[in-house]
Amino acid sequence: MSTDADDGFVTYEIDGDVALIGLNRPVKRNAISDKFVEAIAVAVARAEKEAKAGVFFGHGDHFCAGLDLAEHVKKTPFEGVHGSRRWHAVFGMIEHGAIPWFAALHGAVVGGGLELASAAHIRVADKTAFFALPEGQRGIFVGGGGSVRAARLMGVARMTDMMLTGRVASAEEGERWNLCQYVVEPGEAKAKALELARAAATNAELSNYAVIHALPRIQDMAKEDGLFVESLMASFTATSPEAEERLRAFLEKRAKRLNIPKKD
Ligand code: 1HE
Repeated sequence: MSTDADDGFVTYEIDGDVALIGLNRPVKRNAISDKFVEAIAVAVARAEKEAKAGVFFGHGDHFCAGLDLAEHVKKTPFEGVHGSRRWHAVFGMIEHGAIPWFAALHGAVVGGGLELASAAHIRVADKTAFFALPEGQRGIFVGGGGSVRAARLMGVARMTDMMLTGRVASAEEGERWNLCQYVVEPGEAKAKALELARAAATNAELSNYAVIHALPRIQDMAKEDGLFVESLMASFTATSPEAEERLRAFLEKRAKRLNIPKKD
């Protein structure tokens, strides 16, 4: 595993085919400032060149306490809207980029931290993780894509509850609400996310690309349009040389079999 310090806001490591990006401002609970979000953009762009999957995790006791409120309090309305649009652009690189992303969550997954986690494709929470959207209490609104991504994950009713009442969800509630797909023991989220990312990195690149680009878009389409786009993607992926080799490997019994769940 090679380690490279970035400009300090993030750490960047390559582990085989997986890039690990660590949010690295633990004294401020990984609160994201303007420079921090740009450091994420640089690291994500690098990962797309060097890895087949990526993992986000937080250094210290928390994943991320969201927007840097100390910086935000000084902003003009123009700086505020421009800042929000930068978050959208950078988190859009994660959601609709070249590789799948896995978020390893622990401690606070709050405000913009939940928005960042929502831009990843898979979220693994350890049992210390908690989810909150305290924007209402701070007199602001979500600005990092939460009204689109987090609302699609948990549903508008739950998000409204979190934002109006300050409700904080545990890791287990988060799993029931679709905010995370896995819950693991304290301290194990990063290892689990890495294991899952390694598995995804062995898939055909084109299939992964179809999953992260086509699935969320199809969800927003009318049913018939979605079915049509699905057929295009199915044909496009299946006719690639890599798909042919993978299909032959299965037929010639060279491919690994599925792990069939054992019955009691
Ligand atoms: C911060 C931030 C921050 C901590 N911006 N400085 N997010 C929030 O409203 C969450 C605010 N944070 C908290 O509620 C708590 O810090 C935690 C529950 C996450 C962690 O508590 P704890 O006891 O471990 O830490 P702490 O003592 O509260 O904070 C340690 C330091 O981090 C302290 O600074 P210090 O100089 O006094 O040591 C805090 O001020 C600082 N800190 N969180 C700036 N967020 C794109 S729009 C997204 C909109 C949002 O994200 S709104 C939600 C913002």
